[in-house]
Amino acid sequence: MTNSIEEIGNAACMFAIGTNTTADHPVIALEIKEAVKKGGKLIVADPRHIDLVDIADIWLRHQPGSDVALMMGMMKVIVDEGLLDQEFVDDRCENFDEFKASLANFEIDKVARITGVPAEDIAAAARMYAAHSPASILYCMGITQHTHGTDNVMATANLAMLTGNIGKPSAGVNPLRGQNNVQGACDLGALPNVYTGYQQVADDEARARFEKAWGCQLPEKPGLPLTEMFHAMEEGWIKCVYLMGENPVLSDPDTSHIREALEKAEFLVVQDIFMTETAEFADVVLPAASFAEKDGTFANTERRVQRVRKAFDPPGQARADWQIVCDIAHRMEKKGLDFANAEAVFEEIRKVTPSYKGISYKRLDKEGGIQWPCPSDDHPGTKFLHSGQFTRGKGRFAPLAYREPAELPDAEYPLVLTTGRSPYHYHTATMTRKSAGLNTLGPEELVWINPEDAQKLGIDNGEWVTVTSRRGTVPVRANVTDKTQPGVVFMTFHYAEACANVLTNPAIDPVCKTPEFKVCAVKVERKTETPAARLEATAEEPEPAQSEQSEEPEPEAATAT
Ligand SMILES: Nc1nc2c(c(=O)[nH]1)N[C@H]1C(S)=C(S)[C@@H](COP(=O)(O)OP(=O)(O)OC[C@H]3O[C@@H](n4cnc5c(=O)[nH]c(N)nc54)[C@H](O)[C@@H]3O)O[C@H]1N2
Ligand SMILES: Nc1nc2c(c(=O)[nH]1)N[C@H]1C(S)=C(S)[C@@H](COP(=O)(O)OP(=O)(O)OC[C@H]3O[C@@H](n4cnc5c(=O)[nH]c(N)nc54)[C@H](O)[C@@H]3O)O[C@H]1N2
Ligand SMILES: [Mo]
Repeated sequence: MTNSIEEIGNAACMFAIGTNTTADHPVIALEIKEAVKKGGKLIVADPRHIDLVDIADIWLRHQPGSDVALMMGMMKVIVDEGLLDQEFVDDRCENFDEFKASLANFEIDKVARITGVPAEDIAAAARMYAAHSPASILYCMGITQHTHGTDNVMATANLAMLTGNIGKPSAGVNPLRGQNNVQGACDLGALPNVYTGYQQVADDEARARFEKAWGCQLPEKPGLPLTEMFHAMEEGWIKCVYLMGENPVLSDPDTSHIREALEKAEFLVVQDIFMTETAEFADVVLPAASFAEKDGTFANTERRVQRVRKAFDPPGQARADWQIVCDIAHRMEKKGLDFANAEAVFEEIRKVTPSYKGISYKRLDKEGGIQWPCPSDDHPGTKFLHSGQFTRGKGRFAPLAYREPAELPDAEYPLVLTTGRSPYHYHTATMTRKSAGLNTLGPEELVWINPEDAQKLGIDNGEWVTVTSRRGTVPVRANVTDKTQPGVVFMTFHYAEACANVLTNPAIDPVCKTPEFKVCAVKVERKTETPAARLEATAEEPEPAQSEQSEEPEPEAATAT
């Protein structure tokens, strides 16, 4: 996030695009509600009727995958009607003319056709966002998990710069980070192209600094991103895989290929806190301690580094991830990984990471949490970024073009499947499906389908159906609801026995290599016999007192496995 969580509560306008905030970031959703209570405006752009829609001033219910057109359409209205912040654009930005020229392709009627949103709603959203200051953009996976996810993110930056909504409190471009410590993992270089603090692998000076600090030679080229590693395994040139804290057999797109890739790997180590679907493929499983069983730091979505303290001893042979990694390094006779404790690891982080330099366990104990950049011991940390100047100097406008998703509906696969989360489970549910309460709230996968589509297909609410894409078939019950629009169905990816990723398209964004989890083409078919045949069957049933659920066939394992 460019800005801080507590600043959202004072925003005069919020544009929430592709974030189901109440379900997936409930604490941040409280700030949104706070801002609305104080009179702040809320614009929601989401193909589904999510809970935020109920408190929104404007809901843009667009077609999945049409976000570039939607945002460029809004920006064309802002420019055409002179609602931009000309001073901010002139003083702080560059490349505006090229960007403005690219807006010519986004006439509002054309945008209305692409997005399915009435032109007057798009114009109203543009005027509302431009007229209220400070205005804050909040986004999440709804706009990033596309083959044009990078363009979507550029569009949010364009929109914020165009209206001068960056570099000040309660404004900004705010991606809501997903996992608990995904911000911290990225900060510390758990990415293929950077060392800690986003220092580039390909930058000779940065690499030389790390070679000196670690007393070794480092590769000149960035590594492979996750999505490409699986191809490399399939092709046989990645032979050994060490996989920590991830369950790709359920969480990556087109899972039958993921299984093939893992099978092909000659040696697979999985380090997890539970035995997972992925660990079943492993040659060696290393038991790790959970967050509550170890010391360390997490960095949250507002760049705040916070201490995590051990509350319990880990069970059995489980140990902290860092200890396991260091031990393996020792067995390989690598020097320099002999840390006494988590604090010693952090001391090295500070030494090699300018943005973390002023953060220490001592200060964290006293101050609670510190937001990077924090370059020195007396620096208070940074609440919002890009004040006065952007990191790169001038903010660069990005000219954009609309590109369709990689797979569109056709006669054979007439529906768009979009995927996401339920409030009750966490990803592949290795943790949440061990909780009886959460299993009561979210007992099984459901495919959301609009009543119009359900009627055409003869599908009743609660009935078993199959969802099929070019990559596989999944059995699941139908949730017939007008919360999803006609032509669009929705599933989560929480349930191993009905995993949406059997269906999803592995096409990736060419820049950031994120898969298109949010759009693929599917068909939905009734799985059960006709209602008349079912009535007959029940009449012959000797025990009439059976519950509806037990009459239904057991879901088969996904056919693509
Ligand atoms: N309960 C719960 N909370 C979680 C998680 C969890 O698994 N469970 N996971 C965490 C993680 S790692 C992450 S990354 C976040 C994700 O948090 P979110 O991004 O909020 O979650 P999603 O449900 O994937 O997608 C958000 C919304 O995008 C919409 N959407 C689908 N297609 C499109 C589109 O083309 N355009 C737009 N604008 N919107 C679209 C969906 O309808 C959905 O409402 O949640 C975090 N919080
Ligand atoms: N269709 C579809 N697929 C998606 C998405 C989507 O929206 N739609 N979203 C994508 C996103 S944003 C994300 S983040 C991914 C998530 O994908 P994954 O990260 O693969 O999913 P998780 O279920 O969170 O798996 C995390 C694993 O870490 C283990 N674990 C927990 N704590 C620890 C620990 O301290 N140490 C170790 N070693 N292990 C631990 C858990 O038991 C679990 O097995 O899914 C992606 N896949
Ligand atoms: Mo995520």
